[in-house]
Amino acid sequence: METTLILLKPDTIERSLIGQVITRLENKWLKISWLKMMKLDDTIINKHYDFLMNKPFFPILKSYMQRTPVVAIAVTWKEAIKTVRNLTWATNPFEALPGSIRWDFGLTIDGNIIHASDSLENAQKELKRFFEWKDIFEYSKITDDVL
Ligand code: IDP
Ligand code: MG
Repeated sequence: METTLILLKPDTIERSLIGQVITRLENKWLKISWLKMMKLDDTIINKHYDFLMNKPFFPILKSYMQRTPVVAIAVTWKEAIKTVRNLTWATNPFEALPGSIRWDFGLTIDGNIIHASDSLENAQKELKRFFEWKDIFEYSKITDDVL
């Protein structure tokens, strides 16, 4: 089992898409193990996107991520990281596959709906950044039996 971090970005909140995006996760049987709406301060944004700090679009990315609260979600499932990245697909929604979250809902490269951790190492770092491990919920779902 793996746990990965998802952020529903401000355009998802502004466009009333929270439910539709979460439905995509649930349709794939991903287990929501933690969920919280939160406003991202400068410290958390600078850390989360530190590898983009020197890019010309960083100020735009930062103000976009702070425009509304985000919904931070941890999901747990077999191969959760790959599964969520496949649901998410390419950074630029126009390069994403039809049927993916970014293709279906994204409007621009900076309004691309969702963040998803891209590796086990990054998932572990990012999860710690957003919540404490003791807060994670463990419970059974009927779909657990297919694992
Ligand atoms: P990812 O979200 O697909 O993993 P990253 O390369 O990790 O993509 O970039 C993080 C976020 O930074 C993207 O989701 C997008 O919001 C923003 N971003 C990345 N590249 C660009 C760009 O070229 N222009 C504007 N925003 C970008
Ligand atoms: Mg990334």
